[in-house]
Formats: sequence, C-alpha cells, structure tokens
Amino acid sequence: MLKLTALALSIAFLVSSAPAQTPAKFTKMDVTFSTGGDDKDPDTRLELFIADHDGAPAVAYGDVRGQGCPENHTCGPFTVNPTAGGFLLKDYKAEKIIVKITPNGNDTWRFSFVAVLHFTDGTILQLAVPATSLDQGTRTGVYSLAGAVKQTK
Ligand SMILES: [Ca+2]
Ligand SMILES: [Ca+2]
Repeated sequence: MLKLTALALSIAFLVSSAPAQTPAKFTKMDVTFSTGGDDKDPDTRLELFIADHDGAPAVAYGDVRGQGCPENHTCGPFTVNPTAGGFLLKDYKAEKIIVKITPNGNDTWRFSFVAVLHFTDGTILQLAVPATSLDQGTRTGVYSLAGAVKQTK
C-alpha cells in the first residue's frame, strides 16, 4: 500500500513537473524543380506560397526573380520562409503549396518538383509532385500537402 502511494505520488510529480509541450512549428521549405522539355524564362517571375487555398493569406512565401530554369535541368532549391503566423505541424494536411508564375509575354514551363518542409521538432515532410506545366494562361498550380510523406526524428 505504501509502495503504491509512493508510486502514485511520483507519477503525480512527473506529470506536474513535465514541461509544457510547445507544438511543432514550420520553420522553412526547400523546393527543387526539375524542368522537362520546356524551360522557364529568366524573366518569368516565380512565387511560392503555402496557404489554405489559392487567394488565402500565405503562411509561407518565397519570390524568385531573374533566374531561369533551363530544359532538362534542376533549379533550386528555393527556400520559402514562414510569414508572420506560420503554421503548426498538426495542421499541415489542410495546407497547400501554391506555385505561381508571372511570365513577361509568353512562357510555358514543364516541370516536376520536390518540396521538403522542416519543423521545430525535427520532423520533415516531403512532397513529390509529378510532371505538370504552367503557362501565361494557367499561371497557378495548387498542390495539397495532405499526401506529403512524414519523417519523424
Ligand atoms: Ca518556356
Ligand atoms: Ca517570355
């Protein structure tokens, strides 16, 4: 009986003295593109967002200007940093990666990409998006993080 009480007390102590868990937060995303048979012109602006949907306030943002992505080569990694609020790891499935191009005149870009997201607890999410394309008519692609592969440290 004494032993049980001591055990109960030590458990109570452990619980009460455990530090409050800080929820894991997004720290950065690195995106590497593989260009197929049609390049991205150097003067086609590339913007990368993480947001709930296209048009929603971005929780991460990156702006790439003056850099081309030549045919049959990789370009990047481009680092995308959190904006003011960022987001929590537990909420990642609701978030989307949004790739937006702003061509000067015409440009078609055929590409695939791999996005690697980092979190404060060491968790890494990786999303691989197969071949797709954007052009002056379709400037925005939206890719859900729900299918990302999670690696926990
Ligand atoms: Ca092109
Ligand atoms: Ca052009």
